[in-house]
Amino acid sequence: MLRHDWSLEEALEIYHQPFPDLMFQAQSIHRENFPGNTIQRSTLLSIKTGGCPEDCSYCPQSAHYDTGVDREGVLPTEVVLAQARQAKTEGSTRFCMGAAWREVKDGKEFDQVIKLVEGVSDLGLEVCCTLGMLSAPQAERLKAAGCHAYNHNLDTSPEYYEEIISTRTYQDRLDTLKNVRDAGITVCCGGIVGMGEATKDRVGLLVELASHSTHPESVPINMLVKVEGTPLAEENDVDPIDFVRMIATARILMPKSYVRLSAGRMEMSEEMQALCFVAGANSMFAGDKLLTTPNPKDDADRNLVKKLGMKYQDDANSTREQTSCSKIPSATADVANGGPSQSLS
Ligand code: SAM
Ligand code: DTB
Ligand code: SF4
Repeated sequence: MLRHDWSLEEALEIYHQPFPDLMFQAQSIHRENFPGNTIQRSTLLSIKTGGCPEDCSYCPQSAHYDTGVDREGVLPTEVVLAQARQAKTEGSTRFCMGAAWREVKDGKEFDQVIKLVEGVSDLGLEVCCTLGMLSAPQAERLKAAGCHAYNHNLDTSPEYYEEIISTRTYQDRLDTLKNVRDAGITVCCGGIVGMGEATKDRVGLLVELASHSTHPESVPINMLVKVEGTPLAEENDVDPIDFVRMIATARILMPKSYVRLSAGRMEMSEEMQALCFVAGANSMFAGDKLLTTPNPKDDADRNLVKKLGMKYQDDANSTREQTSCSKIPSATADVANGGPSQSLS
C-alpha cells in the first residue's frame, strides 16, 4: 500500500540505516513494483533558452546571472521534430521540452508550443513539458494537445526553499502541480541535491513529494551542475554515498514512481550510477545535452547499461540495435510498457 503520511523522523531513519540494509530494502521494494533491470530513457530539449526573469540560484538560464547563456526564441517546429525523431531512434520513450519561462503566457509562443506537443505526440513519444507556472486552462490545453507529463520541481524542502529562490513561492509551485494533476497530466516533480542544504532538507523534499495524494509519477533527482556565474557555482561537492541514499529513500517512500537520474551525471562515476540503479533509480535523462549543460554521450550510456546487463525500457521501438539481455517477466510487462497504475487516495 502506498503511504502519504511519512514523518520526517521516519524518513530520516530510513535514510540513515546501515547502507547494506538501505540497499536491500530499496531494491526489494523496487522489484515488487518494477522490472529489476530496465531503465526508462528520456531526452531533453530546451525549446526556448535563456533570459528567464526568475532568480533560481542554481540556474544558468536566469537573467539575473551572467553565465554566457543567451536569450533565444522558441525553436522552429521542424528543428524540434528532427530532434524528437533522433531521440526515438536512440531509444528514448519520452521527450521533454523545456522553456526558460517564469510562467506560460497565452499567445503566439504558447500556440507554437501546442503545435510542438501535437507533433511530438504524433511521433509516438510520451510528451513532457516544463514551461514554468501554468494556469488550469493552460494545463487543459496542453493535455488536449497530447501532453503526457509536466515537469515542475519543488527543488528542496519548504524550509530551505527561500534560500534558493525569491521570485516565486513554494505555494506557487504547489498550485501549478495541482493544475497539472487536475487536467489529467501526469506529474514529474523532484529536486536538486548539492545546494548547501542539510540532510533534513533533502529528505524533507521527499517527504513533501510523498505527502501528495497521488505520488508524482516521476521523481527527477538532480545533482547540482555548478555553473560559473550562478550564486551556487562554488558549492561543495555532493558525497556520492549521500546521493545514493537519497535515491534509495525516494524509492522506498514512493514505490511506484519512476525515480530519474537527472542533472549531474557528468560528475558521476559508472560505479555511482550503478549503485543508484541498485538503489531503485529506473530512469535517466539521456542525450549529449540536458537543457544548456552537457550530459554523457549516448554511446557511453549504452555501454554502461550493457555492461550492467540491463536494458532500456521499450528498446523494441528503437531503430538501434538491442543492447541485451534479460527478458522482462510477463507479470511485469505492463509496468515496462507504460508504468504502474496508482490508485488515488
Ligand atoms: N523554467 C521552468 C521551471 O523552472 O519550472 C522549466 C525549466 S527548469 C531549468 C527545470 C528544472 O531544472 C529546475 O526546476 C531545476 O530543478 C533543474 N535545474 C536547473 N538548473 C540546474 C542545475 N544547474 N543543476 C541541477 N538542476 C538544475
Ligand atoms: C529536471 O528535473 N532536470 C532537467 C529537467 N527536469 C528539465 C533539467 C536539468 C537542467 C540542468 C541545467 C541545464 O542543462 O541547463
Ligand atoms: Fe527560469 Fe526555470 Fe531557470 Fe528558474 S529554473 S531561472 S524558472 S528557467
